[in-house]
Amino acid sequence: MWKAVHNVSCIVVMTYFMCLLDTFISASPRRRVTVDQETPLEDPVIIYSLEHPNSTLPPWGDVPYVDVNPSVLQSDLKQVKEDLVSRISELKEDGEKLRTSIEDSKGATQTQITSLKTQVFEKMNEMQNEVSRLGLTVMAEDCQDLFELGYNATGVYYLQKFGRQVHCDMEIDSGGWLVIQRRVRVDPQVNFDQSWHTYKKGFGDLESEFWIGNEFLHVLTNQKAYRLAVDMVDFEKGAFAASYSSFRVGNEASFYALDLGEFKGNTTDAFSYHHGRPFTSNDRDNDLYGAGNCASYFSGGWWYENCYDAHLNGVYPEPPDRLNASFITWWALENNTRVPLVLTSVTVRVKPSP
Ligand SMILES: *[C@@H]1O[C@H](CO)[C@@H](O)[C@H](O)[C@H]1NC(C)=O
Ligand SMILES: *[C@@H]1O[C@H](CO)[C@@H](O)[C@H](O)[C@H]1NC(C)=O
Ligand SMILES: *[C@@H]1O[C@H](CO)[C@@H](O)[C@H](O)[C@H]1NC(C)=O
Ligand SMILES: *[C@@H]1O[C@H](CO)[C@@H](O)[C@H](O)[C@H]1NC(C)=O
Ligand SMILES: *[C@@H]1O[C@H](CO)[C@@H](O)[C@H](O)[C@H]1NC(C)=O
Ligand SMILES: [Ca+2]
Repeated sequence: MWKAVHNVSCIVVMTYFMCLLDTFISASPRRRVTVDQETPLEDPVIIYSLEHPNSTLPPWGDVPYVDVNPSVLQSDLKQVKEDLVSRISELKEDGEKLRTSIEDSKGATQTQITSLKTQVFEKMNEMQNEVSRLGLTVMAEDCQDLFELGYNATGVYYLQKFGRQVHCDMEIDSGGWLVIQRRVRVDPQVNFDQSWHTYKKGFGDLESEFWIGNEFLHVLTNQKAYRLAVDMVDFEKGAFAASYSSFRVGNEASFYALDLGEFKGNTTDAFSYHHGRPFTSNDRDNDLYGAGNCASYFSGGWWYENCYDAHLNGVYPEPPDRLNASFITWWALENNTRVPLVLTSVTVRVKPSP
C-alpha cells in the first residue's frame, strides 16, 4: 500500500522536477551539472551528484575554472528529460489504478482515508522541498543564490558551478554578497605586489586578505549583472562607503578591462577614474604612465590610468601615514581639497543587480 501512495506523490514531484529541468535547459546552457546516466530514475534526488558546501574542499587558488561544453550538457539533460517523461507516464497509470482501488475499497473508515490523505500530502511536501533545494544547489552561481537557499551564515562556501570556494557575507546590506577583495591587519600581511598570472588566478586567504582572481571576476560578472560595494576604514577618519550600480570585468584579451556604473556613497567617486581601464601588474604594463609601470611604482596590480585615484591593492599601511603613495589609498575631497584616505580595512563585494 505504501508503495502505491509513494508513487502518487511521485507524479506530482516528478512534474515539478520537469519544470526545474526546463529551467536548466532553457536558461542555463553553461552550468556544471554531473549527470549520472547509470542511476535508475526511481528517485530524482540521485540524478545529480552534489557536493555539500562542507565536503572535501579543494585547496584555495589551485582550482582552475571549469568550463562546460554546452552541447554535451544539453544532450545529457535531454536524455534525462526523455527518461523522466516515460517514467512519469508510468507513474500516472499507477496513480490511476490506486485511485480506482481506493474508491472500490468498502472496508476503509473515514479516519483511515483522512490519515492516508495526510500522509500523501506530507510526503509530497517533503519531496518537493528536497527537489527544490537540490535544483537550486545545482544552480547556485553566487552568494545570493546560496542566501536564497537558506545559507545565512557569513563564511567560506564551495560554489559547485565554478569548482572553487568563495567568501560570502550574509549579514551586511541584506546578505548575499560575494567578497572579491579584502584587506585587514594580519600577521604576516599578504603581499599584493604580484604578477599577471597570480592576479589572474587569485591569491591570499579567503578568511583574511585576498584577491579573488581576474579570470574568476570576468566569468562571474558576465554570467549576470552585478553591482559593487566598497567598505573602507581610514586610520584616523573612520568608515566610508562607496557603491557602483554595475560592475563588469572584461576577458583576458581586453586585459580584464573594468566597466563601472554609477557611484553612490559618502566619500568621493575615486574608482570611476579607472573606468574602462585594462589591468596592470608588475610584469604587464597596460597603464597610461609613459615613464614606467604604475604597479611597480606604487606596488600592487590594478586598473591604473596615469596612475590612480583609488588604489586598493597597495601596501598595507603599517604604520600608516598620508605621505606614502604605495599605501592602500582612496583619494577624497575635504573642503574642496584632495586628501588621501589611507585605509587599514577594505572589503570589496558584489551582488546581483536588483
Ligand atoms: C560545516 O563546517 C563548519 C565549520 O567547519 C562546522 O561548524 C559545521 O558544523 C559543518 N556543517 C555540517 C553540516 O557539516
Ligand atoms: C538562519 O537560518 C537558520 C536555520 O534556517 C535560522 O534558524 C536562523 O534564524 C537564521 N538566521 C537569520 C539571522 O536569519
Ligand atoms: C559612511 O557610510 C558608512 C556605511 O553606511 C558608515 O558606516 C560610515 O559611518 C559613513 N561615514 C561617514 C563619514 O558618514
Ligand atoms: C612606503 O612604504 C613601503 C612599504 O612599507 C616602503 O617600502 C617605502 O619605502 C615607503 N615609501 C616612502 C616614500 O616612505
Ligand atoms: C576642513 O574644514 C574643517 C572645518 O573648517 C576643518 O576642521 C578640517 O580640518 C578641514 N580639513 C582639511 C583637510 O583641511
Ligand atoms: Ca606605463
